[in-house]
Amino acid sequence: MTATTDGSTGALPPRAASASDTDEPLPQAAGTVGTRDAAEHALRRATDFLLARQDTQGWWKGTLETNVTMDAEDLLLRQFLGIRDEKTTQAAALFIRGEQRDDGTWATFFGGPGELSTTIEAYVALRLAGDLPDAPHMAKASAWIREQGGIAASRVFTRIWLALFGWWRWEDLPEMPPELIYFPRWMPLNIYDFGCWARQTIVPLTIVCAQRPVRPAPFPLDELHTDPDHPVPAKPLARVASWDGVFQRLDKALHQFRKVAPRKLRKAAINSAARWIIERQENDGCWGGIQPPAVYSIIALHLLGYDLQHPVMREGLASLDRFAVWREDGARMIEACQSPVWDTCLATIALADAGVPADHPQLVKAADWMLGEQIVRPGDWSVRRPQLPPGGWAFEFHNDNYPDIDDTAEVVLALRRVRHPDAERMERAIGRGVRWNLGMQSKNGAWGAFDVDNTSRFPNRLPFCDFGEVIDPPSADVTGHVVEMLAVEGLAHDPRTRRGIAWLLAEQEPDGSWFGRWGVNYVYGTGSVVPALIAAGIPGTHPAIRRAVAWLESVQNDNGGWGEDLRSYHDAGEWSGRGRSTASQTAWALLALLAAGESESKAVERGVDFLARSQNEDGSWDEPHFTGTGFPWDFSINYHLYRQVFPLTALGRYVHGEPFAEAKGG
Ligand code: R04
Repeated sequence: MTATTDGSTGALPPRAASASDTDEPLPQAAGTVGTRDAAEHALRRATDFLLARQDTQGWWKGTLETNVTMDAEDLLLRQFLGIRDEKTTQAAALFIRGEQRDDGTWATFFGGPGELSTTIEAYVALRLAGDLPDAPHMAKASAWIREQGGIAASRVFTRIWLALFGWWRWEDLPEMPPELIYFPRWMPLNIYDFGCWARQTIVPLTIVCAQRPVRPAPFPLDELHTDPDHPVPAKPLARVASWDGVFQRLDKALHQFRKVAPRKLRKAAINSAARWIIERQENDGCWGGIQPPAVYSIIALHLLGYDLQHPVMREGLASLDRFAVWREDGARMIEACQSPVWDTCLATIALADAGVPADHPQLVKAADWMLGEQIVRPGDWSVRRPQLPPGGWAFEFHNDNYPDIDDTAEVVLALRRVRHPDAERMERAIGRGVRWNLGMQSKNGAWGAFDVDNTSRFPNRLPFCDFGEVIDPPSADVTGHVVEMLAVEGLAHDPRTRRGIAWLLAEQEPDGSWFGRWGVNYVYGTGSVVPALIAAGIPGTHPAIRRAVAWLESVQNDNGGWGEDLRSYHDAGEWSGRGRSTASQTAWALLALLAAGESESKAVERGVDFLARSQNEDGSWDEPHFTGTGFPWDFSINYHLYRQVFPLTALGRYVHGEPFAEAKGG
């Protein structure tokens, strides 16, 4: 996992060339061993591998690897609060140094290009750890940073972190006023128009940006500015009649507003924002199960006078420590988020597909644990669906305020694969989950991840929001999962399911694929949608399915696998469906092909052979490439269990056939 770049993805030949991945060192398929035997052998090893990794409480959880901004910001937070210790610092620095690429930069995913904001944050973190500016690895980084325009060219979050220590001027950051908390639900840019992750990040940041705190800088940072006096390069204003022009002028107006904002109003707004934050702290002390909101909430409350011994703060800080993964080499890596519910439902499905009996004690234990995780109280989603009873599942251990539609669909699908002694309890839980997902359908007939109709185009226009996705519109991958679940629940012909199906059919790309919002990328989307459409009774001969099959076959690599580079989010024309073969992406392609009735095809045989050949002795697969998506392009995830659960599901369905085959079509 020491993911320095090997330049492998960049070395792929252009689309026009015929060769793709034949250079990957893989043992050749033994001529005498048939694909089916190889698949069965691989299946047994992979099953044992996964069964051996279940926690005694019933869950699975793979490491969720992202990028070093998590680790850098963790150190900066500790510096800001005055609690940074040498042990943590050196362990984090060990991890950060190990992630640096040969060109001195840091990327946001394996094999990706150097990224300016990430490189700046990593550099500052290493300075905190004592690395000197003229050390070769540091000098290389700072030279590259200057070449790219320096701090002035970095994202807003990075400049906020730097402003906290006087390395950047608060005046030279976009405004985000705390009065936002007062915007009623119908007003553009009210907090519920932001995706839940952006909402949870922005509310505390409005407090921080209103206070504009500056702590003493532990060292100067002139080497990261292109000009030693670091003035901001004056950005020409866009035309008044353009959205950019409008929002730039809105930001100017907000800078003026800051000077005249009634002090009482501002104080009340800050207090309301603080109350909003505290109400949303989870039982384990975190916020939303993700690291960034926790970090910003702790800073905001600290600025309002909460001392570190206050229970809210003590538990918040303790929760941050639980995001840390300590590696054997002493390095400490921060997880952006933890994936126990997601990993457990996917593992349960995979083991069932692999032929593990439905009443196997480990599956029953997993079901038990999932049943205990169902969320039975309202959350932020209730703002748009006040009448809807709760019943969803969240992705993480602790995130009761933000269950998501994707996890709920997959947990229901997983529970259906288990024969649990308390059948009534199962039915009640499944019923609540199905009803919650149905209630969370957006008006276009599809499903987003966390909210209904979270489609406003304004949040993305704010100069403040220059990083990642800040809204949560319906996506094909989530909609596919929900449609599959509804079909399995016998609701294939329900009008609500039919609207989901119609949306999916309309969203198919001209080349026959579907976009992947939460997984990389068109291979993930297609791997989610095709099995869903088939489960809902669309025949394998339907033109949409045929086009998807043709597309998958057209992007299969020479080594039999499938892979898709993250660059597909930037340049779909060049990269859609293209990249080094990986275990998880090969499995997604196979899931679609198998569902489409292609189990006897050459493409499937070659894909299965690839999985069998690339498996390690112990039943695992290696997967340095990131195949998960947090925000398309800006924030990528390597889910360490994806390489196990998806190949297991694909091999299982190849060997044993499709699940629920008899119920297809509702
Ligand atoms: C795979 C489908 C399940 N579900 C998506 C869950 C993804 C879990 O991982 C993350 C989710 C995150 N959200 N927001 C952030 C984030 C990170 C994850 C986030 C990241 C950076 C910043 C602010 C927020 F790893 Br800054 C929702 C549908």
